[in-house]
Amino acid sequence: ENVIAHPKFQNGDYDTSFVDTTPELFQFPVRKDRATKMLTYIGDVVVNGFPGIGKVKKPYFNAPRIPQYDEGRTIMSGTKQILDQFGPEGLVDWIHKQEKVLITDTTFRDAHQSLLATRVRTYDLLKIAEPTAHLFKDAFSLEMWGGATFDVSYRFLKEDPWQRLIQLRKSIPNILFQMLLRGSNAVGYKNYPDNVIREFVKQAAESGIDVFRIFDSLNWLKGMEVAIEAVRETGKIAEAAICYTGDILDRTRTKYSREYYVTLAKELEKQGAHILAIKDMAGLLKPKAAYELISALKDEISIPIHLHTHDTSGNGIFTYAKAIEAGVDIVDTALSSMAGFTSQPSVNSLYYALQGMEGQPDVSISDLNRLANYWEDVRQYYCHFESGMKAPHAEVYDHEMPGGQYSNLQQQAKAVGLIDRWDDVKDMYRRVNYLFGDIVKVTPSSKVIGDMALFMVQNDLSERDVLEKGMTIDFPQSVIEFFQGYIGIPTGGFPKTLQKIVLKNRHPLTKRAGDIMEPIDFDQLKEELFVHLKRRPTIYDVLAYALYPKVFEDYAKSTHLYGDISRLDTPTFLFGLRLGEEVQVEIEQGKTLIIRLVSVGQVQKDGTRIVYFELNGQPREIVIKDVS
Ligand code: 3PY
Ligand code: ZN
Repeated sequence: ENVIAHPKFQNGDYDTSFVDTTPELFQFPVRKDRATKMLTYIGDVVVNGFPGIGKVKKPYFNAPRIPQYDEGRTIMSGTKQILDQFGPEGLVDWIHKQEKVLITDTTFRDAHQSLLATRVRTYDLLKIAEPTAHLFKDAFSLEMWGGATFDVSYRFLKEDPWQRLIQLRKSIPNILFQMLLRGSNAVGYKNYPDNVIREFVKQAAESGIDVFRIFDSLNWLKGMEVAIEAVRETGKIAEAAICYTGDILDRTRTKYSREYYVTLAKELEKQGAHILAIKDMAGLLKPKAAYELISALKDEISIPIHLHTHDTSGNGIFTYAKAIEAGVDIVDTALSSMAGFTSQPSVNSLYYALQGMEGQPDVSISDLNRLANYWEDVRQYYCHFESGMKAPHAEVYDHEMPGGQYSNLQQQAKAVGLIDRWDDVKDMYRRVNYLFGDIVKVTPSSKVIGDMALFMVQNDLSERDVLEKGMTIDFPQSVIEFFQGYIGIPTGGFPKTLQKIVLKNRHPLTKRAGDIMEPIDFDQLKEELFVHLKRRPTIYDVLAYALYPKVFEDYAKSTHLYGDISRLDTPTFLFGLRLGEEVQVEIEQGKTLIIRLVSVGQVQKDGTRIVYFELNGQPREIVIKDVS
């Protein structure tokens, strides 16, 4: 309601008492409401802390070094224009013609997923987007979406990942955008009906994704078919992945042999993949194995090969050097300050490692160093989400935990009070893998192993306990669904005895989950969502709700309470304000709120505190429940 629409006003039936009898109409609701919501958010963080950080003193940070570039220079055309002009086949031809190795930068996605529990906000990405378009214009692609970023955006960052994509696309028109898509699990942890996968791909393509890296967490081809087909229909690049686990050099471990991977790759090429990805999610591909595998693949398939690894063991650059020697076309790296350990190898280091060699990538090292400076500064904000890993971690070859899972599982262990037993959790992770028959471990199958490992450590269970007393044990839901076949079938099938123990009287699926699930009725979902959102939902909202109903509901609640907090700077978002500190928040172009924290009141009888602010120079009080 507003003044002009009020019947009294429209009838001309008003005098000055109109203001007094209907004061709610004169509060300029939009503006004031937004400010109140923003103050409520800040007050909440001041009183209760940020989840995962808690109540800590706000650290002092240096302003991030945003690199300068010639702003007048128009952004040169890059790989994005090649795809737009010549289509997937044209782009593939272009890749084949390159003599130097091409670079995919993962700083915007996997690097922070793997180092900082996926917590990097759109705010910090947008600030460096245009400089990246200019200074990293020779990149093949930027992996900047998908994987865990989707869920974490809504769940923890309280922001809309679709807006991230749309806004970044505007700022970076020249480089291909790449996402990680978990096949029939989309960007979730379970199978979805096929129509959800198709619609998700369509919307992602229309909003800016060019390269879809599609994998199945058990290397189950059936789990990738729908996604590959859907991507091909959009005219974008279907990059199908083989997930690498085990060790092809270990001739005693025969399940995941060189032949196994070559067979999979040939199948994916047949299914229509434009590019083959080797997704070495844990960083297990040793240098010699990389050379052998890529040489074998080069003999057997004709599509380009894109290698992804994690540098957990510290051997990543050596692996890439051998892969490049064998003729790999594209490798995944991160900017140095966001590289190494559980993240990707550093592009800055790779550049020098290949000096004087044929494959050395065609990038401007000084520009990349300047981009890395920005990330060095911004990374400080997220220090509470660091895993604490301080040195290369060669035991990854034993536990085989994906880089993207390491810091997340650690957070989970912390949340259930098991952080003191983190070593036990890692060892249990290894043991659960063998208990489950030695499976490919990547989201969501890795989450199943992680959940089971936490469960066993928490309950002091051994493999023997599980096998002998399992009929009386209630296993985690993800483990039950895994053995039911909801995320697919592992190579060689399920271990039968354990499957019976876990499932008890439940029956495993006989078909692919997506095949038997009812298609989602998007219109009905839209109606349902209308109730939560109190506004017309977009297709983006509907898709997010279809993927994560509970997470999306909570997100909708938080936007009611806090409004759009994506424009808040990250230190304030994570740590609130210090007493007397002032920040400016540009809530929209040309509209800035000046917020100062004046004081925080004592806890009152009802458990609340009054937080005193100054908003654009005027005193404001906000009541916050103290739950800290
Ligand atoms: C994800 O699925 O999020 C991954 O990064 C898997 O490696
Ligand atoms: Zn990865």
